[in-house]
Amino acid sequence: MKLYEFAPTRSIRARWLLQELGVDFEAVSVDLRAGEHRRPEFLAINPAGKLPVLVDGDFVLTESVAIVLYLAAKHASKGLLPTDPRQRAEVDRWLLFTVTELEQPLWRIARHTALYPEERRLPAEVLLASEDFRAMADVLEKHMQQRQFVAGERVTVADFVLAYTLDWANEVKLLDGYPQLLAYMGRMYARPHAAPRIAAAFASLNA
Ligand SMILES: N[C@@H](CCC(=O)N[C@@H](CS)C(=O)NCC(=O)O)C(=O)O
Repeated sequence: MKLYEFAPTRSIRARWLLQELGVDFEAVSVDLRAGEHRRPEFLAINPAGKLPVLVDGDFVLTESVAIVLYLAAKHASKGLLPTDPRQRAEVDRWLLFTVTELEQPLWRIARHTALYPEERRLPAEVLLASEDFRAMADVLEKHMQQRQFVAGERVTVADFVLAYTLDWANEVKLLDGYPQLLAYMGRMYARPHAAPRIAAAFASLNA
């Protein structure tokens, strides 16, 4: 298996699953800073020019959540993806909550603080996105009271996606005032096969 990644990005989700499942894989770094994701060789693999991409034999898969779901389903005996319909629905619920309600405001903030050309960035959009994030983080903070994992009683694929996303929020100082979420993220990253935190991944680029 091959993982096209760039250290501090959503590719952490895919790497974390591969590590957690103990799958051997070849890591191929695609340097976003150098624009390697816009080169024809990479666009032939993912026409969207985005990371991560997983290649398993002749199967090419993009979208970090699709990748982690595929890996969890392929290694079903590890129990990261329940088969009971209601338990599975809970996992899907929190995966979707994570990428639509939490990640989207974080992405808007990233675009309007760093990714769009400076003259097109809208400070008001950063404020709105921060409010949107907090409103949904309030919901999650309550949900996590007395819970170890986001869905059900044991770790699932949803936890890895969520913990990475909370680390992202923490990087932009949006987790202050959420003790349950901070504690949960800390527990997840203390797992023996955890992926690097975003800050460590950024630091590794400059090492
Ligand atoms: N929904 C996609 C988003 C992928 C994505 O936007 N990846 C970023 C890095 S986190 C990227 O490759 N950006 C390069 C670009 O947009 O030009 C996923 O979850 O895989």
